[in-house]
Amino acid sequence: MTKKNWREASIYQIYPKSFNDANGDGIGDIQGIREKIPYLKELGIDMVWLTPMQPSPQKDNGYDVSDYCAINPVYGTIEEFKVLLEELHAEGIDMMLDMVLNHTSTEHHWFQEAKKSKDNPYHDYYIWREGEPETLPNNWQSKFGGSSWAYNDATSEFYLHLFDVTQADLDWRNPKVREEIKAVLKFWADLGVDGFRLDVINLISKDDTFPDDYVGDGRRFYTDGEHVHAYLNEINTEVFTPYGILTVGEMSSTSMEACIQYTQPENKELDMTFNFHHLKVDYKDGDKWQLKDMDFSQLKTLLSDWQTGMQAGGGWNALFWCNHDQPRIVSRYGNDSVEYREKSAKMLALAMHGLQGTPYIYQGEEIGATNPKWRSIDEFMDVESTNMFEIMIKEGRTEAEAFETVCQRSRDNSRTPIPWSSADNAGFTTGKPWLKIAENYTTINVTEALERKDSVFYFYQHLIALRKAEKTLVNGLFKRQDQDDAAVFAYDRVDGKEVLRVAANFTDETVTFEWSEDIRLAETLLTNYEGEATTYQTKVQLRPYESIIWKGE
Ligand code: TEU
Ligand code: CA
Repeated sequence: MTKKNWREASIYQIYPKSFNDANGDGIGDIQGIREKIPYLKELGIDMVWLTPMQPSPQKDNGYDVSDYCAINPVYGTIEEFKVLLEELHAEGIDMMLDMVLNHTSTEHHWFQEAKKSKDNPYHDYYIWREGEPETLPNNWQSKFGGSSWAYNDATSEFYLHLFDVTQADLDWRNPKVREEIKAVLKFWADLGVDGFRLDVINLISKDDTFPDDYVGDGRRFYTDGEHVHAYLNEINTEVFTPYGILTVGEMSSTSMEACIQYTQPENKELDMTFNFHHLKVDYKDGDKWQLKDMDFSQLKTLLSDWQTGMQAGGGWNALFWCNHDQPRIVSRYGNDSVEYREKSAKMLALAMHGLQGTPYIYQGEEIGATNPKWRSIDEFMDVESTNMFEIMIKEGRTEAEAFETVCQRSRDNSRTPIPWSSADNAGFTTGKPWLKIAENYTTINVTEALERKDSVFYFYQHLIALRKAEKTLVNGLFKRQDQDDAAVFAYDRVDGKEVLRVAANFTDETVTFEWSEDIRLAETLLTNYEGEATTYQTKVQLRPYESIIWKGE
């Protein structure tokens, strides 16, 4: 895929640790990915996004990098990496690498030097505040719980860590840091990598007065900060543009205004952004660790606003339900019962892929993978989940309440190994898998999906092909049509005289949906049910989780 047609591309996210293990150590690896290139080709995706495989103590599964320009031996060698890249390119599939540039592992050479003394050449690569051990520099909270400051005895200072204590934030104000970052990006671009996913890249510019936050956890003083656009423009000018690299920024707690600025092509910053607002409508009071039912009306409003807002602003969305940090969407916004799992998985797929933007498919989403059934807190490996379990108990929740919350919210829900077949360990490994395998692998697995033409897999295959066949899916303006209907999300995509209409029933009831204007449903392009839906003039009857895209007039 050359960058010129990236707006009609579909991108597949691989979490290597859980994708496919070729050497039997229970951990996915590069060789394991190579074995599955034919599978990726069959799905029809244009690019794979690989989450970090650089050397790391793995406290945060690779998002704690200790060497930016190498491959963690647990995944393989740089030579194997080069072969993987070559073999993907030979199949017309590009590669996007995850770059974690807001912070390094505290085991990174830079930090190991920096913490030794204030006049160490690497000291100012990180963010330090002088003080006594018992007096925190401010009240900012880590996103993984607790204070975002940790004390370093050797220099009598605190260092900042917005995430785990082993993930020290880099100081992007330091031009040496920016030069190091550009060298890292060029190292991978010189190997022929085609894209970068930039981890929490909107957090790199902090308010350097580091004020206390009296209304929140401090994020308003470092999110979409003052210099972030200048920093992004600098690395775009020196790396992304000269190398023709496709970029997507992961924007934690961002705003639409910021994402428009990040992705307006004339700003030369990024090509597209992930935002998470639509994945917080089941957070009570905005708190991930307070459960509530999904607010359907809010979900549709957010999806719609981000369509019309980004279109009006000339920005570009990355479209997604799932990634390695989110629970499985079919268990969260769909229905993972035997009766409705596949119908609702396809409905969610069409509801998202019908929108304007570049769709991302997270490994397992294409077979309708569900959250596993968790038996004990000891099964969880995710640092965020285990930290938050302890914090919830300390805050007074019972073990049962804290466990249930972790079961529903944990990032491990999407990190269970891919079930390739119903064989032992789901065909993922011949060893002991690093994380439990979802117990439903005997019925939900790739082999089974490939053998059945009405599986979720082939529905995604059709969606990916449709985006290439129907230019209106790429260019069409979004127009909401559901008048906040209690069950249905409906919208048009309009490009001149070309109209596509989407309707998706998010419930297990049969409902009738009526457009409020005189419309024609011409040709059914894709549906998740056998046979045509019942339509009458401007009405359609939608069966449980039925979703359809039509050519319209
Ligand atoms: O995630 C960022 C992150 O954890 C939050 O800002 C995110 O928006 C939130 O969890 C959504 O509910 C990235 C990586 O994807 C994640 O795996 C890493 O743990 C994290 O950064 C730190 O690098
Ligand atoms: Ca392995």
